[in-house]
Amino acid sequence: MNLPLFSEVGSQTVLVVDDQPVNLKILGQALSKDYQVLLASSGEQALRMARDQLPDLILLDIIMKDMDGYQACRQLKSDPLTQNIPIIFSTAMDSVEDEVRGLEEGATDYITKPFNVALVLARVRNQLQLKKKTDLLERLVSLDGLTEIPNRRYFEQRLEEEWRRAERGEECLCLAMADIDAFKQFNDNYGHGAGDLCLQKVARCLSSNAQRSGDLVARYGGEEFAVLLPATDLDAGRLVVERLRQSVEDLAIPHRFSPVTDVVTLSVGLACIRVSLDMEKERLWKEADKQLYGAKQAGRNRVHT
Ligand code: GH3
Ligand code: MG
Ligand code: MG
Ligand code: MG
Repeated sequence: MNLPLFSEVGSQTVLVVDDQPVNLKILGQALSKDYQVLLASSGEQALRMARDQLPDLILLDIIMKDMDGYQACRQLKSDPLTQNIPIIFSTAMDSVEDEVRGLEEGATDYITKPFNVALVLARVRNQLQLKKKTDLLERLVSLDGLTEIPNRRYFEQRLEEEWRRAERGEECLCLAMADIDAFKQFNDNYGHGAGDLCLQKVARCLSSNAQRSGDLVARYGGEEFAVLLPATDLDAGRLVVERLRQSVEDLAIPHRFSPVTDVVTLSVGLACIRVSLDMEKERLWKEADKQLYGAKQAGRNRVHT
């Protein structure tokens, strides 16, 4: 999954949108000293670039042919992928009413043309500093502190979104619960520190093996991981989840005290539902839990569906 909030912290990116080439040139040159700059000459192009590149800030012209800045702003704000990107309107519409409207449309700031480059740079810098802080907070509330993969809070938020999407398209959704086998014995015999390390390794292994964009692995609690596979049917889901289980076994983390085998293993319960209107999300959780219980009962280190 494309996780904007978990992307590497690097230099920030500003998307400049203006239908006048001369404005793009001036702003592009001024901003490129400190930031990565993307240029778009229409509202449509801006929307495409914003979705593909997820810039940290958008400088948006208002008066443009076809799609004006207000329309572009509204679309950006209604798309979960782009709604948190701050927007600064940069426009020749300089009345107080215009400015009020711009801010009401959801822009965080408003710059009037002809612009003063130093002032533009100062406002951009302020917004980007704020964006950095917001991103950091977003990371902190969404990632698990020990394993640095998404936490339960983030998982449930994403499941909610994917559930609604699946509802609209009557699509299949897979949810798997994976639980480390005999982890109490692991802790009791190797120590809690080794247990923590083991959780980190398993988490890294699971996330790097759920490769399709849209797939999500989270630490759901203790030694339990949740896996979400959007637009995936049961057969495909089984393949993915079996690969995850095998990849953890292949890590070959020694566990001499496991009743299953001599390495750390996972039991996995997989549920798959074709989502339709009025269906309860709880059904998916219940089924995954039930299957996990079945996998444990049947001897562990296996996937049950
Ligand atoms: P089963 O095969 O039935 O799943 O048995 P189990 O021992 O894995 O399950 P149980 O629920 O009895 O024990 C889970 C253990 O996971 C107990 C708890 O101390 C440990 N645990 C939970 N969170 C953490 C953590 O953050 N770090 C460490 N080191 N251990 C943890
Ligand atoms: Mg214009
Ligand atoms: Mg457990
Ligand atoms: Mg367990």
